[in-house]
Amino acid sequence: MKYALCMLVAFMVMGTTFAKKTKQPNVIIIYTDDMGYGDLGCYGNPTIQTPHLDRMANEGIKFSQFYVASPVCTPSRSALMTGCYPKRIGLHQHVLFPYSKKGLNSKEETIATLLKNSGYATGCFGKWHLGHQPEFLPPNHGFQEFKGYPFSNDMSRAEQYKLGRKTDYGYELPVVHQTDTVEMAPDQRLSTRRVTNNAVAFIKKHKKHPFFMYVAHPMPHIPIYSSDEFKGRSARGRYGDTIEEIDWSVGQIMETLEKLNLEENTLVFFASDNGPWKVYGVEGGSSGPLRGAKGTTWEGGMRVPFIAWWPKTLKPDHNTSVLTNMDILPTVVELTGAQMPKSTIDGHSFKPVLMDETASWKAQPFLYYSSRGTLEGIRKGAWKLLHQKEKWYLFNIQEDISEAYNLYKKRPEKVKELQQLMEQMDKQITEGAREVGVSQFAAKKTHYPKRENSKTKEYNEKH
Ligand SMILES: [Ca+2]
Repeated sequence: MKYALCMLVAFMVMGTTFAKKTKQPNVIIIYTDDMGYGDLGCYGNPTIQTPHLDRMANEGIKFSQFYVASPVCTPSRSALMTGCYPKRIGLHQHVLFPYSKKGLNSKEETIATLLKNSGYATGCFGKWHLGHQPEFLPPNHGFQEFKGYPFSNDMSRAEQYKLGRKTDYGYELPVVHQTDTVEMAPDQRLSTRRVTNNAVAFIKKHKKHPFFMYVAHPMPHIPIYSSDEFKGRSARGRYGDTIEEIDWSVGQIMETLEKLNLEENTLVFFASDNGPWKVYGVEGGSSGPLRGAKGTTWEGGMRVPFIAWWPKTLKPDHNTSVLTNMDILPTVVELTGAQMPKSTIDGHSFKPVLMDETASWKAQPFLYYSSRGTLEGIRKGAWKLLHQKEKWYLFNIQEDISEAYNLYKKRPEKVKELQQLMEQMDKQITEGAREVGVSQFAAKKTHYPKRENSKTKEYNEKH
């Protein structure tokens, strides 16, 4: 009996080691830009058709209470990549611009750094926006392969002009391969297609090896574009066409995984970096039943679609757990057997939620920081306390998804409890904050010329 038990234990230990060695799952994160909670068929959109994402949601887990750590691009992306509140890593004060000297500190460990150290092939395709100076670009943050835009697709002279804005960055949008600018003013109608082609090629190239891929679509950030094939296809106008092309792209990735028999060993996450840019009217997306939009700490700015797909491992579910994009890093680390970052992070692994073992999982309180990094609220359990424009709000967000009924005056004890907790959590983050990266190159010259000169003009004309 004793012998049998020993053998069983030995077998189990061997089994675990074996599983670790042979079953490092591939991980793909598909991240869209400014897509709203109400923009997908599976999240209730009545006119945009998203069959591939709907399939992903039906076969996988569709989450209804997933938050991003900021309602704008740079801070949200910094939280995804590091598992930290943007304030902890100094990237909380709005987005980076082409003249910015700052970026994600080289000392920070991203998901890509951790997985690369664990033997993964790593690739990033699409929009980065965590610093365009050379030391901040993806190849210096753990990604072995990168091709895409260093910042948002509206940060170009021509696009600013077309949008009727007064900002003149003095040059066009660059396309960067690794850390080199290889093209200026790309045809943005091809943005989604090019990201997709690079993503599919990366999967094929690394089919025999564990890989981590971050597919960061520059769309549907203003100015929105879709290829000619998708033009006029949607009943929701140009914005709908753009989303339907992203859905096609997701389908291409799923099909590639299935053709190569990789789908059962690949975890795919799909999310948006923040809510829709509603100030652009029908050119922007929809928050569905949520109040507010991009740039605000109303639910519409912070709560986004989130789908997890991993055939035969994840049990299909519509899940209401409160999760954040900071939780992705520790979850991926746990699932892949990689090492956690050496510095403090804020996210918590939601592996128990994915694996249907919720008994061992506890929802964490979540802080709402404005697009400029100011503390504005907290979510704890069913409750949300919010302070905006000198006014306090308390919502039972579980029951009142649209933030329509302010219970601030009715529940003073709940208000007090949440005020204390949010201040205490913010204090801890502020005191433990690390330094933002400041480029050593920027001190000498800007990586991209601020004003067009004869050299850049010639470059632009040539490309
Ligand atoms: Ca965004």
